[in-house]
Amino acid sequence: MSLSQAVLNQDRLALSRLLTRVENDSEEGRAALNELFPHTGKAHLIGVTGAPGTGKSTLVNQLALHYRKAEKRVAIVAVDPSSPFTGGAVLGDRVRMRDLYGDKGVFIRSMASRGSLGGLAQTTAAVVQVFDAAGFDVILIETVGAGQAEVDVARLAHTTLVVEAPGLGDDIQAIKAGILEIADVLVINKADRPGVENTERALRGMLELAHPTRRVFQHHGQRMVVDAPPKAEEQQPIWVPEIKRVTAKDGIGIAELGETIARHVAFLRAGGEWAARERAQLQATFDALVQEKLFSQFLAKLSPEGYDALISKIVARERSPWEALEEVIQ
Ligand SMILES: Nc1nc2c(ncn2[C@@H]2O[C@H](COP(=O)(O)OP(=O)(O)OP(=O)(O)O)[C@@H](O)[C@H]2O)c(=O)[nH]1
Ligand SMILES: [Mg+2]
Repeated sequence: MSLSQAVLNQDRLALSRLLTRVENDSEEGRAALNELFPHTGKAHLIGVTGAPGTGKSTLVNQLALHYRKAEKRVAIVAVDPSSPFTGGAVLGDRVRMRDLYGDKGVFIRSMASRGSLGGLAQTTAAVVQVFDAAGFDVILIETVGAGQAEVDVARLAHTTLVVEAPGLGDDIQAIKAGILEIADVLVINKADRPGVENTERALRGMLELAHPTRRVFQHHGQRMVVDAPPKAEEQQPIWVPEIKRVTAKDGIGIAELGETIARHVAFLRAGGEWAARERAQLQATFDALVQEKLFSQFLAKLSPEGYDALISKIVARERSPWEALEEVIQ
């Protein structure tokens, strides 16, 4: 039996092996992705991002438990974890977490950071496709929200949770990185800590400053396909990010957060944005592949010396980058 067939049959060892091949972008991995692709497009992808230590992993574990209660199969992808996902300290409530780890309906994968930034998002997209094909209903993707790479990864998700916690400084780091733009739900974790009110006030202030009408077109990616701007009467309702307080370590507020996420899914489906987002995401994947392929073909033709010589001409101001392009194309 092929590896992808075994994955479709929910063989965990095969799944684990295939994920490694996909992460390494091996020939076998790509072939398996081709076979699996027709089986994708069913899972709900939830991105969980935020500054280090805000409690993302704890929250992800709680959400996994939440969805397991509804008998959904849950995959967890921890992208470039700053602390190992299976480490004891990460798991606030060890007893309950042990339930999660012995559970056949849960699969946890930690991914190390890949070379290029675009590569990280692409690799994550491929890993997520494997889980999707393998029949996981919910895929939780944890990233440390710091820069563009995390924003790109978050764009894969249907629903993005941005996690904040009181006492991390009132400047709210994640928002500096433009992460507010991609938040569907702002989660204030560690609501048991002092300073929650301040954090919530700061977040509300930021939200009011943002222009919610822009989200219809810009949400989750500048490449969102919009044929024509909708007429006023056809305009879609806008999702205004909700702010939710939770205490992930004690599982407080998780059910309510689950309801908010369900409302977001209903919103995406009703307004056609689920499909639009999927299209934008697959387009981004395809575009990235085309760019990668064409660029490597171009490099193969030019020889490393020829390429270096061209760059040197640009540096010496003998050619502008645009002239160099014309020269190379001809
Ligand atoms: N007081 C309090 N502490 C919490 C809560 N949730 C998580 N923590 C603690 O916060 C610390 C960080 O939690 P993690 O879940 O590892 O946070 P993280 O955002 O995944 O961290 P990185 O992946 O390293 O960025 C741990 O010591 C948790 O026990 C909470 O609701 N209240
Ligand atoms: Mg973590």
